[in-house]
Amino acid sequence: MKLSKKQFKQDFEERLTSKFATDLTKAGYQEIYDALASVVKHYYANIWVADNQYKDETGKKQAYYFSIEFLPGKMLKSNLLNLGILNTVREGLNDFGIELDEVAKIEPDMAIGNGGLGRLASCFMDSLASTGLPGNGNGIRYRYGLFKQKIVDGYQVELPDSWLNNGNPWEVRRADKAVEVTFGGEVWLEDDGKGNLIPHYKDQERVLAVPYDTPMVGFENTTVNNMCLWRSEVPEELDPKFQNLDYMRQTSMLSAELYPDDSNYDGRLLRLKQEYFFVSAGLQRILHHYKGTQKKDIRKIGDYIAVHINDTHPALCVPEFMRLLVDEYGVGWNRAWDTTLKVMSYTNHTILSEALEKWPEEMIKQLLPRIYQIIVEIDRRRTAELLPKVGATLVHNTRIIKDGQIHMANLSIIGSHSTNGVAKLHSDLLKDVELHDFYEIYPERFNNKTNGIADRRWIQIANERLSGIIDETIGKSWRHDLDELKLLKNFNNDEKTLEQLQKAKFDDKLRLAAVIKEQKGITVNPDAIFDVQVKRLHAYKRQLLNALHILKLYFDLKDNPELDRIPRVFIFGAKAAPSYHYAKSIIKVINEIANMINNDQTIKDKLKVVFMENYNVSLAEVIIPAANVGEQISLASKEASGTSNMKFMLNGALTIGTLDGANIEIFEAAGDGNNFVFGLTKDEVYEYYRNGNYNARDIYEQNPVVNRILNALIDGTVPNIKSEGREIFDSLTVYNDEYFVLRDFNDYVRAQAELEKLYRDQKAWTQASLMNIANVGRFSSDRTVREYADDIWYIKAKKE
Ligand code: Z16
Repeated sequence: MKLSKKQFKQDFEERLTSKFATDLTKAGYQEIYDALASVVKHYYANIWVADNQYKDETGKKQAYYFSIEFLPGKMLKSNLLNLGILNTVREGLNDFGIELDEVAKIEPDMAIGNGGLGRLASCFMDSLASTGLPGNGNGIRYRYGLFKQKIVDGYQVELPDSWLNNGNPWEVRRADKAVEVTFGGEVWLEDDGKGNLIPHYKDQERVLAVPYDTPMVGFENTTVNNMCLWRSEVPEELDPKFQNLDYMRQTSMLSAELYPDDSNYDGRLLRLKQEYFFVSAGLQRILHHYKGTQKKDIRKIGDYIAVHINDTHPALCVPEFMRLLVDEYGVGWNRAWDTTLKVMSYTNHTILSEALEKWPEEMIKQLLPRIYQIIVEIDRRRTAELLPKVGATLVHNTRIIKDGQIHMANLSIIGSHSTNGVAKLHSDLLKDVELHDFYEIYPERFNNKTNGIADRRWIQIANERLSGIIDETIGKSWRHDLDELKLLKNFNNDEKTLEQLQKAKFDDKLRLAAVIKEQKGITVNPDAIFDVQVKRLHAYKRQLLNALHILKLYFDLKDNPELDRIPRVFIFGAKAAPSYHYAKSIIKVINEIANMINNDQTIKDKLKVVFMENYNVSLAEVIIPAANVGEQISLASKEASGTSNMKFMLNGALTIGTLDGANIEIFEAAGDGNNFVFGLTKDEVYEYYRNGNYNARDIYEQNPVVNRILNALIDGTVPNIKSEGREIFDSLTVYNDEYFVLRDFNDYVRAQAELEKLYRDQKAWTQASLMNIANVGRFSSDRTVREYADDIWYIKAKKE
């Protein structure tokens, strides 16, 4: 949009006064932030209204991304950037003596997601709008987002994230669009005399679902999509039976809290309620919209909407859509089923068995009696149809209802036309191994969509310094098309460019060093290699491997204080699920290793270990630009994709990583010698599984380096740990090291040494860094959402 500085300053001052009856001399940051957000909202409101009108008038097909998590982070700068007014506003505020970045700090992170899956959903929201694609979000407006993490005596402590306390300027409550979602009670079918079976209900628990819309503003275009988040409330007119406090408590509890588990199935009734709640509310709103305002023939709805099931949490989309079509809109079963297949699509995000959702049949039957009937009917018809075609074994292996459980992945695959994985390796594993039986039956449904990241947030906002240098070097076209970064390759031997890249990295490291000093009181040397591992804490991600290597470096220095080593700062950021005991033990151990090393005067600044508290999107925006090295060291086959790996690449860090998830595609794109690869391959891992011949104890006993490091965990060398050290020691030496940490240790040490060697040659290092940046184009989520649009959703971008 066009906006002069003068106009902005006038709008801002007026708003500050009208909203808070104050002026610039007295206003605090909260007031300044609220006034600014309100002005910004005013700027996009017209674009939003116009785009909604355009969508309704053209009746173009739209996609709806159903996700139980979103992780947008802060919105202020993203909205300013996308509106094209970031600099105007910054300068305007400067005239008033206000620093935009200080104002931006006031905004709490919108953290209604756990990690990769939620952040991916938000990258998609930004990319859909920015590529002009009509794609919207549908989720839950949790009153409390992901817990805040504090480290106390080395342990993780969880505090509530009450992000809405000061209001949320971006959301719009739409009370008139509220719908009801019902649970429990009894259902029976009665013939209506015309051969139709009509469901009748008794004693149902009713919950009001109120939508809150948050606009997703496209980058310098006229698209504004919607992220709809549902809040549960008590309906106004209640049956006397339900007019009690317990009912009210339960109803409002529904949208109270985000479950803090990443890649882990918890199995609680409230979680199942949440899943049905946002699925039912979302589908009802979509159908109302198309039937009511759009006057579409409901039997043709498949031409107008696509619904995406993000992991299995929204899998109830399948039976709920059937219920709405058949029971509420009078569509015949077969027609409804064809429509459901056409509308639905599903993404699988993990092959970890502990993440697979399987709900007890009895639980679904009690909580969602009509949905249960529909699932049984889907399963019955499919079994009857397929038995003669593919035989009993395949049908049995792929049934929705098995062993008294409802298998949500099976439901999602069977009830949709597309199942995709999130990186090449992962999609291949789905076809060849994990979902092979499904692949045999429905080969045409399987496809890959390698993840991507919203490059606007992860470089234009997070790394203005680097962005500016790229502008100076190759112009600004990369800001609209990340593939244009390949122009940087022409400067791979240009001393000035390389020098500037180094300078930008150094400045970003200074910025992080200041944050580290503030948060942890630790002074770090900006000339050291900044080596970063930031992600959820999980055994398969192997933060432990990193920690063991740090101990190795420490012992090397203890043995030989004069050792010629490039100083290193190891930086961690990781939240553990509150109920994940082992992950919490690893946090404790890393913190005690950090204390030991950081307080050892003989080590000086050759080695520092920093565990940053409360890793979240905002912290990532400071940490990742400052990284020289990104750690992506999961056991091959376990990390479906990873997405921080792409953020590191974009910011010029070199990756040390395994051949897992999207790392493989990153190594390939960046070119040989520009990253550090180590570890078992997926085939080698599977070979161990087949033969069952891995013996971690042998490594402990035979490798003196490993022996000394592991002993340090139990013999008091690492102070202030007890049971945690023993627990980890046992997981490796007694329980045979489920994730092959010891098996990959030596090769990891080798790769780390190569890394250090390359770093000594600053020119060669910076060239490798440049090659990573230059080849990052295909990891833009703009590319990813276009692939979803073309191959899965069949939606078209708006022409500007
Ligand atoms: C999650 O964050 C992921 C998978 C999953 O089943 C559940 C959650 Cl909450 C992650 C994957 O672990 C990660 O590899 C991937 O990059 C990310 O989803 C986005 O696809």
